[in-house]
Amino acid sequence: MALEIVLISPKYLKKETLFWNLSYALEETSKMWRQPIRSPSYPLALPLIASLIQKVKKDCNIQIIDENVHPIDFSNVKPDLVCITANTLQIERSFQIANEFREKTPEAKILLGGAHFGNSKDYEIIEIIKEALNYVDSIVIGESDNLWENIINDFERKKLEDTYTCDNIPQLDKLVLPCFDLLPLELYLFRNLQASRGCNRQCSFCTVNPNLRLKPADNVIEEIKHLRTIEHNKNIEHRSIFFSDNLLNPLNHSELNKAKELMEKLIKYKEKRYLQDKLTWDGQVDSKIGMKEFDELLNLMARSGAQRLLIGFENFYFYKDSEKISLSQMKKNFLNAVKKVREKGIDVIGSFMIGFDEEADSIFDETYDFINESGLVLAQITVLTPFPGTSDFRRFQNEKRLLKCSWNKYDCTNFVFSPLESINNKQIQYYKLLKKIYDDTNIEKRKRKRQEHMSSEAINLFSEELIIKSFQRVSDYLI
Ligand code: B12
Repeated sequence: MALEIVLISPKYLKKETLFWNLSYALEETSKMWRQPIRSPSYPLALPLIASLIQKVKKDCNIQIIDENVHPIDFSNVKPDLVCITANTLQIERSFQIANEFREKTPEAKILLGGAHFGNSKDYEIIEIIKEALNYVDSIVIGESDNLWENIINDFERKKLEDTYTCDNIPQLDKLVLPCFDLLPLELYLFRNLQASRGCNRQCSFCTVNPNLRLKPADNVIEEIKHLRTIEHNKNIEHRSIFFSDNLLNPLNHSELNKAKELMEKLIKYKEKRYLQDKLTWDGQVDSKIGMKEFDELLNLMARSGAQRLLIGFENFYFYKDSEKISLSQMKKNFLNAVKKVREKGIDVIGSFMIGFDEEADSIFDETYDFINESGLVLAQITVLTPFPGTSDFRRFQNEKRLLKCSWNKYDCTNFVFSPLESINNKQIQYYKLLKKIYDDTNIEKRKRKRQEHMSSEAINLFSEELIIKSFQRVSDYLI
């Protein structure tokens, strides 16, 4: 009998506080496209894992259920193996799902992995693993690409380990095409693709693997073609791509060349109009993108269909010491990065974080002023959140500053740790900042300011409006 495997992404129990849930955008595009659009993007881990499992186990039936677009029908799903992916906001729901499977199909084995467990089995996540092992049979820590042969073997021998850890970082040089055909692609707003994995900046708040690896450019093109072919076969129009991770954050010469090579191949792909694909994409970069050595890369990005780049400015005080430059010089550099990107016809989303120990009281005003001065129409402002597996989590745990609260509070709008100042004061100042930033009059002012660098013709104003209104909805809900 073929092995029945179900891969699950749990629903977010509380979506109202998530900036990137894009609730307004989902509603409006559903109306416009006359079909339901239920989630920003699919959980990429699941089609990838499906493909990795198929490589080591031919005789299996794999089903993907993303609970954010489709409920789980527990009475009809009879799996031998359940694999759940979870970030921290999905972890409580993943425990509920595991309980339900244990009740309805007690013979099924349950595996759990994803961002909640960080990248390595460090001592500070032991409690997190223990908590999860109350509900599931095995936890997978970090990237699973090289682990599936072991996992499936152990499963078949009925000898699953409590934990599996990625000791041998996957190099991503082999082509692995995610099983996009197992996803209801029509229900998602945009397409999440990885052209790289990891990030070598190693910020204290980030869970991303510290080893930056870029996929060979040809493989990225193959993945895009694979996705476009499936969209085409299912009669779904091509949707814009979001490149996850920091491929566009090259720190050395060889990485820069690889990023350029990818852009050149994307340009060729775009010119050939594969299945009429007009290719547009968004991605993430860091503020160094304004440096002269990245000029050519930016040109290539623009030509290859880049619409928007999210720049992680985070917090002026976070960089202050490591960059060893004055605050005013840093702000100048940041402004220069925004200007440079826009001058190539690519818009910028600014991402900011407040709540650092190092920050001065003036951080709220400084962030506000910077966003206005640079005319950042789209700005995401969150509260520092020490996710498990990050060095902030470790530090706050050691300093006994982590608050005892539900994992659902880790939505990046709450203080889940004690700041050095009064928590109430910080939280109120954060809300006040959101209110000012998402105020309509202020947004209009920033749009005018942006025109100093970029004409509005270059901007996809429709999708921008959808994002603005989605962010405003979160801010209204919070305040
Ligand atoms: C793309 C992305 C998004 C997209 C799409 C999200 C989606 N539906 O997947 C958007 C922009 C919508 C988004 C939103 C948010 N995101 Co996001 N996002 C990412 C990003 C950049 C890439 C995720 C991805 O596709 N990875 C590719 C897959 C292949 O990697 P993977 O999931 O890690 O899977 C591998 C392993 O973990 C393992 N694995 C995973 N699951 C399982 C399960 C089993 C059983 C096994 C065995 C193995 C396994 O195997 C896989 C292959 O090796 C990550 C950063 C990152 N690099 O991971 C942040 C990240 C996941 N996001 C994060 C956050 C906080 C959010 C938001 C809450 C932000 C906000 N305040 O709004 C929202 C959530 C709302 C929502 N609706 O999703 C955090 C989560 C941290 C945490 N511990 O919870 C991350 C890790 C970034 C960070 N700051 O550290 N996000």
